[in-house]
Parts: sequence; C-alpha cells; structure tokens
Amino acid sequence: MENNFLWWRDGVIYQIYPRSFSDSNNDGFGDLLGIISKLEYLSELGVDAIWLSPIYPSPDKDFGYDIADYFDIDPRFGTMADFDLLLHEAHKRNIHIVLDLVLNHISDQSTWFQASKSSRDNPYRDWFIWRENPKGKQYPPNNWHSNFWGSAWKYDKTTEQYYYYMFLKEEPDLNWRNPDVYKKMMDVFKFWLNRGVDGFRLDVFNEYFKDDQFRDNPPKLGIRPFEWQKHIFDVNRPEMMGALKDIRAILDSYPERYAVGETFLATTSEEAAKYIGPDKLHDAFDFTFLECPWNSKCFSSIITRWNSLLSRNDGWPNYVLNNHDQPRSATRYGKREEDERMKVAAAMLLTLRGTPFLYYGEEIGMRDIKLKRNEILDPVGKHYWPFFVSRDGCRSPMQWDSSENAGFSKRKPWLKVHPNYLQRNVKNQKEDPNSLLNFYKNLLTIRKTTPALQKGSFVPVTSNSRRLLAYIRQDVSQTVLVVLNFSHHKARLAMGSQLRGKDWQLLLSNKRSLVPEIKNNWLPLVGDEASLYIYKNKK
Ligand code: TEU
Repeated sequence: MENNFLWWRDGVIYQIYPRSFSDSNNDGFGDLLGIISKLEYLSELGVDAIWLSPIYPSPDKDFGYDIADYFDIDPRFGTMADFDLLLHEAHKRNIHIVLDLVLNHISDQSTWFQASKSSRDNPYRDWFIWRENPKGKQYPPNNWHSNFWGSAWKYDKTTEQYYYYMFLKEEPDLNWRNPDVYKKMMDVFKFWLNRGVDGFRLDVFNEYFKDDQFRDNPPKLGIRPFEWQKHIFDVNRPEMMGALKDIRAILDSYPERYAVGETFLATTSEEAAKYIGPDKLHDAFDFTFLECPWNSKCFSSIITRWNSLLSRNDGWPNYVLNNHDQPRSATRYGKREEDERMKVAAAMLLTLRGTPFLYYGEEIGMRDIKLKRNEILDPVGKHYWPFFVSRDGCRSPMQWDSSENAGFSKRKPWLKVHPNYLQRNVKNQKEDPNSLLNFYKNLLTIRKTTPALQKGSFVPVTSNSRRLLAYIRQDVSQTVLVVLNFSHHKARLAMGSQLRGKDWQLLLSNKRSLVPEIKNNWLPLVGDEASLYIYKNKK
C-alpha cells in the first residue's frame, strides 16, 4: 500500500443496509452487533469503509430515513455502546465508518416537530416551514410538489397553517434558514465526529434550502406530476454553497474526514460536479451511471464527461452501480442466474479513476426479491403499484449461507429472503474459485496493490464502441490496460501505437489464464470477457 493512501479517495466504500445485513439477537432485524460479527468478512473482502444507512431512532415510515433523533441509536439496532464498539472494531481493521445523515427533513414524531405543530408561538414553530395562502385555507401556499406524490404542503388543523415536506408527509422539512436549526445541524456533525465517525453521506443535501419567497415552480412536460414542473425554487438554491462551506470547515478541523452528497434531482453530471471542491463536498454522487443500459457507450461517455468535469475543480470522481433506492445491477443486467456480466461490471467499477461504492450483496450478485402487492412495505412502492417497482426489492436480507433465512437470522426476517439463497450465498461463493465473490475479492486486492489503479491517470482506448470498453490507467511506474467486452460475442481490440510492442502480463481475467496471442496488433476477446493487463514502465 502506498504511504499517502487516502481511504476515501484510494479505497473502496461498501454500503450496508443495517436492518438487512446480519441479525445478532435473532429478532428478524439486522443490528450493529451483527455488523461487528461480519467485520472479518468485510476485511477479507478488502473494503476500506462502510457506509451505514440510517441507524437512528425512527418510526420507520421511510425505513429509517425519517429520523426521530439525530443524537441516538435506534434500540432495534443496539445501543450507543454497541456503536462505539463497532467504531473501535472497524478501526482496528482499518475500516472507516460513514454515517448517513438525513438533515433535510426529520420525522413528524420527533420532539422538534411535535413542539412546532403544537402552537403558532411555540419556540420550535420556525424550525419547520409553516405557511398559508392568502386566498384561503383550501389552497396550498404554492405549487410545489412532493417527490413521492401529491402537493408538498400538508394542512394542519390545530394551527390552521400548512407545513412543507419534499418526501412523505411524515417527513417535514427543517427550516435551514432559522439560525437555531442551522446551528443544531452543525452540532449533529460535531457530535458524531467527536465519537470518531470518519465521514457522512448527506441525504438530499441540495434540498436543504428553499426559495425565500416561495415562488411557484415554472411548468414543464413530464411523466408523473412531480416532473410537470422545473424544480428551480425548491431545490439547488444558492444558499446551499454557504452551508457546504461551513460543513467542510467542520470536517476539515478533524483529520481525514469526508462527506459525499446525494445530489437530489441531479440529472446531469454537471449538476453533481458543482457541489464538489475544496470548500464544498469531497464528493457528490453522479447517478447517471446507474441509469445506463448494458451498453459500453453509455458508461464510456459518462466516465469521460465526469473525468473532465472534475479535473476542472480538482474534484475526485466516484462510481456507483447499486444503492438502496434502485433495482440491483444484477437484476438490471444479469441474465437469470448467470454472473458473467456482473464480472464485467465489477471490473469496470473497481478499475476506474474514482472511488467505487459497493452495495451489500452486490459482491455475490444478489438479485431483487419479487413481492406480491400485499407484501410491499416501501411507501413509494405501495403508492405506485403496479407502475413502479418497489424499493423493497433491493433491500432483502444478505445471503450468508444455505441455512434457514440465508444465515441472516434464526427468526423470520423483516423482509423476505430471495429464494435463490440456497445456491447464491457467501459460503458457496467463498468455496468456488470462479465465483463472483472471489472475482470481487481479486479485484479489490489488485486495486489495493496497484497504485496506477488508484491515482493513476485515465486514458480511454475505445470511444465509440457499443461492445467494447477499454482504457489505460497509468502512473510513473506502471500501465494497466482494462479490456471489457459488453457483448456475448467474441470481439477484438485494435492495439494502437500506445499499446503496441509492450510486454503485457495478465493481471486478472474471468475468461483466460494467459496473455492471448496478439495477431497483427489485434487483441482477441471472448464474449463477456473482463481482462486486466499490466506492464512496468521503463524508468
Ligand atoms: O432519496 C432521495 C431520492 O432521490 C429518492 O427519493 C428517489 O427519488 C426515490 O428513491 C425513487 O427512486 C433519499 C433516500 O436515499 C431515500 O431512501 C429516502 O426515501 C429519501 O431520500 C427521503 O429521505
């Protein structure tokens, strides 16, 4: 490992959905002690950090994203002592802890909101956004829409005003313009940093501030009502930049701390990039990657754009193929139970110039569970059934082995296990040298021991191919060539002048064990091949 290895830049971050990872007390619900019991697994896998989806007390209307108290742990996950133990045990293994902070909104059951709604002159009243429409109480204050469904305004009979919410009505938005709220939010960061937390994933951070005049959003064409307006007044307000600066100053007052933002409604890489920089966030997610069909051209154009955008502001890219809100990549791209495409995807994710984010179970190719209507738990899935696939699909319990409930718990889990767990599980894949899990493990090891794959430059080799994606990662001492075949058919790569006549060694491949014969400067590939070659630069 290089001396100046920086965990969040050169390492790999693994997202855990804690209620679905490992259940230590067999109540059907994953917990912190469960995560601790799997740290050895994560350390062997080779990840440098884990991001935990929310573990704070929550009435669970939005599965933990409706937090009731930012300064505590939900008893279903354990205690603050368990959390401190997790920090200690993780740090012992060089695994960093990233917490999910949902500071745009809070649960309607929080003491803050309960106080705020109790009367118009309660000291907490202004902690939330209360408004009315001069035309009368039957009219919401403006045309803003909730991202989930319906108007973003909920009328409260007791005090005869509307409050604002972007997601569920049980998730009222905090008023970041109120100085006490602002200070409290900064205290949340300090509280967890002082405990030893290494970083944060900021849920919909670019939604913290809304237009101070509450102007109507202009109309536009779209599929669902939320898209019938341009979200210019309810999101991405300029005041955000000041808040990011303050957050960054707090983080920078501790060594090696990190924040990655979930850029809400960022439909282009440009929008995400503007929040990254030395006095802003270390990183912001670019979700365009997650939306690519299985087509190398799509990935390639995003990679090129993201690299060039971030080189302008010294930003560092990150790449993600899965999270807790989207159907899993193995479900989107995988053919039945086959994992060859998943190996190509893994080889891409783990060799790009940027921080890779993995999502639990991705390393064993977990597929989404299918739910009957009465099994759906996700409020968004319930509301839009059958037009929208519920987010429950990608949140099913981790498949550890073939014992009952996939070794996740001895009790019936809170959400059902995928029936393929009998074959598809960690234990089986550990034993199979050709498994997806071992492929991920090898990639992680290679990434860790090959400096060119961490900070090395990125040079595309292919640009306009639908089938092939090839690129070079290079530093002063080594050059790695990554060749990925997105098709099922054989293909060949033209070895241009920069690739010719080198003494290539095979680093890793899912399809071959030796460097193939390069005839007339064509490198052959079989279908679904992912291969990494290396040569040592002459000094
Ligand atoms: O997600 C914000 C967001 O963009 C999603 O609401 C997305 O539109 C939706 O999941 C449809 O795919 C964050 C969290 O990741 C999500 O789990 C929460 O439900 C949401 O914020 C509210 O906190």
